Amino acid sequence: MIGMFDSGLGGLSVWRELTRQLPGEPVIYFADRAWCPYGPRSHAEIAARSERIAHWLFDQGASSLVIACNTATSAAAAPLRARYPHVPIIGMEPAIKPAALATETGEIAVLATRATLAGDKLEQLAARYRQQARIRLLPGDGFVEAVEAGELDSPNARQVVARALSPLAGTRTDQIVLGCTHYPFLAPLIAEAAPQATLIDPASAVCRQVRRLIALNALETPAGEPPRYRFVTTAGATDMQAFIDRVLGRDTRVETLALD
Ligand code: DGN
Repeated sequence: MIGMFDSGLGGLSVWRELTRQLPGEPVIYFADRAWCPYGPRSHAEIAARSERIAHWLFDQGASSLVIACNTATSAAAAPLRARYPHVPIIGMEPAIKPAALATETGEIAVLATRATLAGDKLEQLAARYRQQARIRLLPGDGFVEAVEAGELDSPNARQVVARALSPLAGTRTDQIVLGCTHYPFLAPLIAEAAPQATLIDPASAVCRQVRRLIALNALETPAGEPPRYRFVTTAGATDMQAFIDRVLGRDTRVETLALD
C-alpha cells in the first residue's frame, strides 16, 4: 500500500495521477487540513509533523511514501529518508528541467508557495538552468486557501490568480512550472491569465518514479481485487468529501483523525 500526504487537498492532484498509473495499488491519502497551510511554518516544524504523519501511515500498512507536497518535500524528504532508509520515499520536484528544455523563448516561470520558493532546494535546481533560461519565481499567494475552500473558479480565485501572474504581463514566458500540488486544480484559471504559456505539472513524472521504485522494491500489488483507497484528514472531512466527489468524481467516505 502507498501512503501519501499533503497539508490538505493539493496532493489529490498527485493521487489522481498515481491511481491512473498504478490502478491496482491500494493508497491511503492523508490530508493534514488542521495544520494547513504549511507554507508559513518553519522547516523544523514541518519536518517533525511530516515524520509524525509518516509514522502513522506506516502503522496503517503503507510500504512506500509519497510526499505529495512541495513544501513538505523541501522540509522533510531528507530527514524522512535518513529515518526510514529502507522505505521508498518519493517527493515532489518543481519541473524546472522540462520547462528549461521546452522553452522556445528562453523565459520560464515557477509558481509555488513562498516557503518552496525560499528553499535551498529550489535555488539549487534553478541555478542549474539559469544559463538556459531566464527563470521568474512567482509566489502563488492565496492559491492554497482558494483550493481548500473549494473555490476553483470563483471571482475571488480568478482575482487571486490574475494578481499572482501579473508580473508575466509583457514578458515572453512560454512555460510555467506548477511548483505546488494545489495549483493543478487552478490550472484553467492560470491558463486563462497566461494564455501564451504551457503549464507543467510534475505529477506524472513523480508517479512514474513511484512506479519504478515500487517495481524495484517488489512491493506487492494485489491482482484482480478492486483497489482500496482510504482518505483521512485531521479536519474538514465533510468538505473534503464534497471536493473529492466534485473534482475527482468519486463518492467516498473521508475519515477524521486527531493526530497530535
Ligand atoms: N500542496 C502544498 C505544496 O505543494 O507546497 C501546499 C503547501 C502549503 O500548505 N502551503
